[in-house]
Amino acid sequence: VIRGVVFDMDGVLTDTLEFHYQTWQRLADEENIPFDRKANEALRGLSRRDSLMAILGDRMLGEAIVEEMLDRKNRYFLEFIQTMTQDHLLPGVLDLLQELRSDGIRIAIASASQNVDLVTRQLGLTDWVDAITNVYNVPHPKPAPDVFLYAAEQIGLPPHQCIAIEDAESGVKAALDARMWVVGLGPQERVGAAHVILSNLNSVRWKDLLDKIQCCR
Ligand code: G16
Ligand code: MG
Repeated sequence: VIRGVVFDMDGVLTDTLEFHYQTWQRLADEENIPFDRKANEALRGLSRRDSLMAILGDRMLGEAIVEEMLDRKNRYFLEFIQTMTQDHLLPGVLDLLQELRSDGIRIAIASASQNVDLVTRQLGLTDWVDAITNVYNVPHPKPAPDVFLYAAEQIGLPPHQCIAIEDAESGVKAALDARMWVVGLGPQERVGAAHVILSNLNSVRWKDLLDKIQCCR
C-alpha cells in the first residue's frame, strides 16, 4: 500500500525554472560566460553548485571565487522569491494536496534547493506538509537517492510505500534508486525512466494516480 507522497519542489509544486534562468543569465552576463535558455534547461534539478560547475565548463576558478558567485546568484534569486505567493503554485497542486490530506496520506517535499523552506512558506504550503528535506540534510545531492531516503524516514515510511513526483531526469533517477514509485512530469526524453509519466498535475486525481501506479506493480 502507498501511504506517502514525496514532492519535488521546483517544476512540480511551482515553476521557479524561469527565476533560476534569469538569475543564472544575469550572473553569466556579468562574468562574460556564454549562457542561454537552452543551456539552462540542462540545469533542471541540479544543485546550485553543480549548476554553476556546468555553466563554467572547463573554466577553472578558485573556491573563494566560486563561493562568491554562488552567493551572488542566490541573492538575485531571493529577489524573485520575495515576490512569490500562493498564485505561483502550479495548477492541480492544491487539489491534490487536499485529497491526500483527507485520505491520511503523509506528505513530504524533497528538493535540491537550499531555499526550500522559504519557498514553501511563500507558497503557503508549510501547514500542508509533514516534512521538508533539502540538500543540507543529506551528504549527496540528486541524482543520489539520499534526499528521498531522508524524506521517507522523516514521514516514517519505507520508500516502497511512497510515491515520488519529479520533473527532472536527475530527480527521477534519485527517486528510483531510493526504491520509490516514481511519477515523472514532463516529456519522455526527460522523465521517461519514471513508472508513470504525466505532462503536469493539472486535474490529476489521487485515485487515478494510484490506479496508474497499481498497473505497473
Ligand atoms: C531545484 C531546481 C534547480 C536548482 C536547485 C538549487 O531543485 O530544480 O534548478 O538549481 O533547486 O536551488 P537553490 O539555488 O535554491 O539551492 P528541485 O529539486 O526542487 O527541483
Ligand atoms: Mg524539480
